[in-house]
Amino acid sequence: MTTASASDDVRFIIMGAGMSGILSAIKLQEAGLNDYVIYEKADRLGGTWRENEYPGIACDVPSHMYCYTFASNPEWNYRHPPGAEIQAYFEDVAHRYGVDSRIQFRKEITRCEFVDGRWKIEMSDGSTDEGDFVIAATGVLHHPATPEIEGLDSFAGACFHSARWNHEVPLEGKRVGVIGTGSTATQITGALADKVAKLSLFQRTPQWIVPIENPAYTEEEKAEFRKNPDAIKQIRDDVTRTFIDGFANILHEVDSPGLLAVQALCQQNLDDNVKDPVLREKLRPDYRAGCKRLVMSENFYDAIQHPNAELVTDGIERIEESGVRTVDGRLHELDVLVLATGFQPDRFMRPMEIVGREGKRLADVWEKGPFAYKAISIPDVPNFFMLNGPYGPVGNFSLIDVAEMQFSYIMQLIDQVRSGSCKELCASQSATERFDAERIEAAKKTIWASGCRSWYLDADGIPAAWPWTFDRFTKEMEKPNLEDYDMS
Ligand code: N01
Repeated sequence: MTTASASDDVRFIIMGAGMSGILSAIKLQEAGLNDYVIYEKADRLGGTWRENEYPGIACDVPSHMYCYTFASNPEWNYRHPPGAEIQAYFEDVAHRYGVDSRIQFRKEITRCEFVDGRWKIEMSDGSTDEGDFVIAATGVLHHPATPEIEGLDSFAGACFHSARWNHEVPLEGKRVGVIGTGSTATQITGALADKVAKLSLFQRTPQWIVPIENPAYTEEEKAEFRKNPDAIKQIRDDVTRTFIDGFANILHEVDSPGLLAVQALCQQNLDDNVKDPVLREKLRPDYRAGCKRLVMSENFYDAIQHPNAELVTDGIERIEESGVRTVDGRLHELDVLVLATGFQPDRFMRPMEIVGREGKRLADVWEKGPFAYKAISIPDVPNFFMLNGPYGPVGNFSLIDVAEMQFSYIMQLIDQVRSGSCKELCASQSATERFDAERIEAAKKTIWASGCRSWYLDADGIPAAWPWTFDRFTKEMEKPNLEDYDMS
């Protein structure tokens, strides 16, 4: 990647110690760029996997694919890793690569301003710092979305968002309500239906479910992985190919044979596994599979048919002291209410105040919604690069692979400064506008725009995800087109 350079005395500020912040630190170190700091507002690393600790949390991307390409892990216990194992993996990698000691915890960046060619950083505790480059690794699904439902505050029991799980609250023998039917709610349902007195799942919109299996790796298999890293690589290569062909390359074209096959698979999963015809029809979406982010589950249909579980499809009228009142007048009495209602995916670094060249405030630039050239760079915000920025999600693919490719692209931009070709660079306004116009046209043709509500859609209803194939993403991340950058 990086070779000899004219200037290595550059300082990097990394925002966030989640998956992509840790990745950035490791890659900078690898390039001999050791003057960096990671600021993390929480008191632990891990990002999403630190924040989401709800029962049943796991990753639907298989374990041997859901890790850095340079740090495979023979110790995964399951084909799909539980959240706690992923958290332990990131802690272990950060420690092994010596980047954990470079994280400053409980440091919330509130303001970044580009002044005289450098980024000046302010934190909520009053401390300050300066750097030449900022890497924004603040995550996508990070700001919980609280539903606007009348009476939410009046509920007398415990109520919390799925990403703020309250472990003090006992669940055994309790009546638990879950609002939402996304990936999170389906995993919670799978984990809790047989453990609580009653589980009421409040469904506004049904989901297509891709069936998966999640067997444990045996001790023999793990011993083989330890001995023979090629065995892990083989699994990773196979799974990656399946993901690319089976998901990532098919979502941009509504009637692709791959998408029709996914539709058939989901329909069959529903028809084969839900016995009661009334329940089955309540669970049947009226939109195309893949329109919302696909839910993958090994146990959701079993769980929702458990005698303790009830699927509530009447809309929520309001929340009262003792539970949820639905529009049919029924009161669903509850002890605990979980809001599995998703996230505000358009927040990114906000509410930080980011001020680029000549006092340009990101809050104004992004007034109508976030954008970034190729998800990475924003005009007039030089030497500031985003990982998993706007349109970052690429077709249900592992965000780790996406971030690795993005970082390697970013390093090539940084190299322009290190080699003395320029002092500062960011995407040009014209290239960003051109990219965005093409992106919007392509996004309108994707399955995400085929008629459903989802977190992929921006305020104008345009899917804010990479609208082309995964292969195109890989190609575009190989090498920046420097003509699209303002370099000065
Ligand atoms: O959130 P969501 P999530 N009244 O936005 C409902 C990743 N992830 O946390 O469909 C009633 O998908 C809303 O209803 P509707 C993955 O990328 C991955 O589940 O809008 N209901 C919906 O059902 C995923 O896509 C894993 O009608 C309300 C739900 O809440 C993303 O995170 C695991 C409501 C929100 O679903 C987000 O998933 C978990 C209201 N007022 C998450 N407001 C892996 O396995 C919202 N809803 C990798």
